[in-house]
Amino acid sequence: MGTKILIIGACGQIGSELTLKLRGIYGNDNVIASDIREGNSNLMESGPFETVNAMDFDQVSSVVEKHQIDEVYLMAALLSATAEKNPAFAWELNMNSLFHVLNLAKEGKIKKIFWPSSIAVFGPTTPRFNTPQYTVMEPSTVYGISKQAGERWCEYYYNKYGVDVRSIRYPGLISWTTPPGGGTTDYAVDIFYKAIEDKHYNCFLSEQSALPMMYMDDALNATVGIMQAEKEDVKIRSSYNLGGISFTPEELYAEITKHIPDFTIEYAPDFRQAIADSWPASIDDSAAQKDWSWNHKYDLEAMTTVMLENLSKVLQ
Ligand code: AKB
Repeated sequence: MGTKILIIGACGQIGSELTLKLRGIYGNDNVIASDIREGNSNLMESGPFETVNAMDFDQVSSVVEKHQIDEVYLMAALLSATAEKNPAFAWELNMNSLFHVLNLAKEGKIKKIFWPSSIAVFGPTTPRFNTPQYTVMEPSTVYGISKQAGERWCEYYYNKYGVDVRSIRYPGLISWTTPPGGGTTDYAVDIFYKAIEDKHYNCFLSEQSALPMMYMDDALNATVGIMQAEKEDVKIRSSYNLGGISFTPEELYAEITKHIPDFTIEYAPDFRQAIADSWPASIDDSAAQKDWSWNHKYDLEAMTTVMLENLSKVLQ
């Protein structure tokens, strides 16, 4: 019958592409997409879908039981910018959903969990460049606090109850199929839409705000990579640093103008600037490279080319 997988939050930026990738690997019928709302037609038509509120233990539990789920990918979360506007709800969603799946695994109803953490676990007192795996972590956002607490709980459930939970700290993710929602790194996706549609972009971060970023294909490979790694190779049970590309809005703008020379940009930083300023500029992911052979493929040039090529077709 093969491994049965449940993706919670399957209709978001990562979930929608992850679902299709996992369906390609494990078979369409073995990968159950679930979300509180329906997603794009590729996702809805390629395999089973269940409406699930990630905060409702009974709903999560009954879908796990109904489909005899082995592995859960918990992708539902409120991201950094949205979470600042609704801290109580962000805490409730980000933490309760994690406890639900950790507890189901503790009861033996799930064999393996993927839970995404983020560069948001770091804060203003963290070394900004080539941020180490183990370092000072004093996040200043609600989202970062929830991810850091989540990491501690993952490690606790692994040590105490043997729950096989695996996690990576995603940087900003760049993709062209499903737009991101509510993050600080979203500018690096918005800019491509505006470059193609309006030839002008008002950037909500300043030109010098360097942040760690990654093209979606690399992020999906990392996600599948850590989940398929041998159990004993996954040595860190809080969450692994994940590097990728590091660039400023100015550098991304310059790269896009190689393709669209009349593209213009203005900088009007808003409340998201303070969040970006508290995060690392680049990440040391040597632990992931060593433990489960992680390596990214896309640099700034390759990512920009593939984004413009694909989005130009979609927006035609
Ligand atoms: C955000 O900007 O909130 C996310 C993240 C870095 O986790 N993209």
